[in-house]
Amino acid sequence: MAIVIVILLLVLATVLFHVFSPWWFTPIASNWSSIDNTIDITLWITGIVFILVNLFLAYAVYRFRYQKHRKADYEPENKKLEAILTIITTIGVAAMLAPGLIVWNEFVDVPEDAKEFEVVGQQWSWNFRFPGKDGVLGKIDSRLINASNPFGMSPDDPYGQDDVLVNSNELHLPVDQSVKVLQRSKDVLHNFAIPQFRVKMDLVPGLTSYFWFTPTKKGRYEILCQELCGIAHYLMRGNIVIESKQKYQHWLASYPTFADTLMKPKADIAAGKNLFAACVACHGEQGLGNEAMNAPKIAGMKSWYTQRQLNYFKDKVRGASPADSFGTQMAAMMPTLPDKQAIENVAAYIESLAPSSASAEASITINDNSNASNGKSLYRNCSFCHGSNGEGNYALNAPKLAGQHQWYLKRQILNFKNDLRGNHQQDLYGKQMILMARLLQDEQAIDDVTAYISQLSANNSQHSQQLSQE
Ligand code: HEC
Ligand code: HEC
Ligand SMILES: [Cu+2]
Repeated sequence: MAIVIVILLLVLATVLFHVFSPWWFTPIASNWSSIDNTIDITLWITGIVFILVNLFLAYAVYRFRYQKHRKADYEPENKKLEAILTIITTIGVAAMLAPGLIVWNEFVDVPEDAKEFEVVGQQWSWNFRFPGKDGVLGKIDSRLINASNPFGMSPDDPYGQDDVLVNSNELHLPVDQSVKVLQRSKDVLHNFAIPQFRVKMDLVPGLTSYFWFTPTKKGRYEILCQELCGIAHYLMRGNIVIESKQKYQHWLASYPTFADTLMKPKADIAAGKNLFAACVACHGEQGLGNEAMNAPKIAGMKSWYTQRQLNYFKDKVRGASPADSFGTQMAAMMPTLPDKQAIENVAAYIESLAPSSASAEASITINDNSNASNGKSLYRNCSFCHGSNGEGNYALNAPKLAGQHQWYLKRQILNFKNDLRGNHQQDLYGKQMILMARLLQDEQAIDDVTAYISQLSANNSQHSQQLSQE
C-alpha cells in the first residue's frame, strides 16, 4: 500500500513541479515559435504517457497485491493486447518525430531575403564575418590563418576584399531582418546556440553548416557553445545585440574590411620606442618589470596580447574598479597612448625587447613556502591553453606566462577569482580565466602553480613565435 501512495505522490509532485517550476523557456525572441510547439507536443505526449503508465502501475500494485489464496496466471501471448500497444506506441512516436522533421526542414530552408553572415568558432571564442557590398563572402583557407590574418582570408579572391571582419565575441544584427548563418570551425566540433532564439547547430571542421532565423526582439542575449565533447566549451561565451538597422550599420562600420587590414600601415617600432619612454618608470628600461612599482614583466610579450590588454585598460574593461588598485594605476597611463596606432606601435616595440636576461631571472621571486612539484600537477589543466612550457598560444588567445614574476601571476589569479579582472561584459577572453582561477581552491594552490610557472624557461617561445606575426 505504501508504494502505491509513493507512486501517486511522485506523479502529483512531477506535475506540480512542471506547473510551478521557475525553469521554463525564456520569452522567445525569434521567428521559431514552431520549435517551441514541437517541444510542447513532445512534452504533452510524454507527460500523458508518464501519468497513465504510473497510474496503471499504482493500480496494478494495489489491485493485484499479494493475497494468500490468490495465484498468478501465466499468459505469455496476447495478440490483441500486443497489437493495441504496438499501434498506440507507433502513433505516439510518430506524433513526436513528425513535427520535428517538418520544422527542421523549415530551419534549413533559407528564405530569399535572408542576409548572409559567417560564424567562425575556435577553442574558445567566436568571430564573425560579413560579406561587403557585393554580398558575397570571399574564399578562405585554414592554412592562411595567422596573427595578422586570423580569418584565413585568401588575398587573391576579389570577393573577399570587402568582407567585414569582426574579430570579437560580440555580434550585432538588425531586428526583423532574416539572416542565414554560415558556420565554420577552425579546429574541433562546436555548437553555436542562442537559447532565446531557439537556434543551435554544430560547427563541423571541414564543412559549412547553415540555418536561418529572424530576430524579432531588440536586446542583448548570450551566445553559447553547447558542444559536450572535448574540454571547456562551456567557457565559449559571446554576446548578440539585436538593434535598429541604423545602429547595426554603425556597429558594422566600426570593423575593418579585409582590404583595410591589408593596407593598414605596419607597426612603427621606432615610434613605439619613443612612446615606451612613458612606461620605463614602472616597467623598467628593458620592460623586465619592477616589484617595487608592482609592474609586471612585459618584454617580449606578443603584440596581439599587449594590444588587447592596452585596449582593455583604455576602454575601462580592465583596471576600472577602485578595488583593483594596480590595474587602475596602469589604466591611468593610457592617455600617453592616444589611439590604436600608438598602441600598436608600442606593442611592437615591447615584442621586440628580449624577454629574458640575467637580470630578469634574478628578479623573479619565488615564494619559499610554495611547492613547485605540486604546482606542476596543478599546471596540467592550464597547459591546454597556455602551452606545456607556459609559452602561450595565439590560436587559443592565451598569453605567455613562462618567466613572469610570481607575485604578478598570483595577483592576476586572485583578480580573476575575485571578479576584479575578466568580469566586464566586453571581456570575453578573461571570462575563461575566472572559471580556471576558481579551480585553484586555496592560496597554497595558487602559490604552488605560480611558483612552477615562473620557473618555466622564458626562452622556450618557439611555438608561439611560429604562430605570431607574418
Ligand atoms: C605608474 C606605473 C606604470 C606605468 C608608467 C605603466 N604601467 Fe603598465 N602596468 C602597471 C601595473 C601596476 C600593471 C599591473 C596591473 C595589474 O596588476 O593588473 C601594469 C600592467 C601592464 C600591462 C599588462 C601586462 C599583462 O601581462 O597583462 C601592460 C601590457 C602594460 N602595463 C603596458 C604598459 C605600457 C605600454 C606603458 C607605457 C605606455 C605602461 N604600461 C606604463 C604600471 C605601470
Ligand atoms: C581555456 C583556456 C585557458 C586555461 C585552461 C587557462 N587559461 Fe589562463 N588565460 C587564458 C586566456 C585567454 C588569458 C588572457 C585573458 C585576457 O586576454 O585578458 C589568460 C590569462 C592568464 C593570466 C594573466 C596573464 C597576464 O599576463 O596578465 C594568468 C596568470 C593565467 N592565465 C594563469 C592560468 C593558470 C594558472 C591556469 C591553470 C589553473 C590557466 N591560466 C588556465 C586562457 C586559459
Ligand atoms: Cu565550442
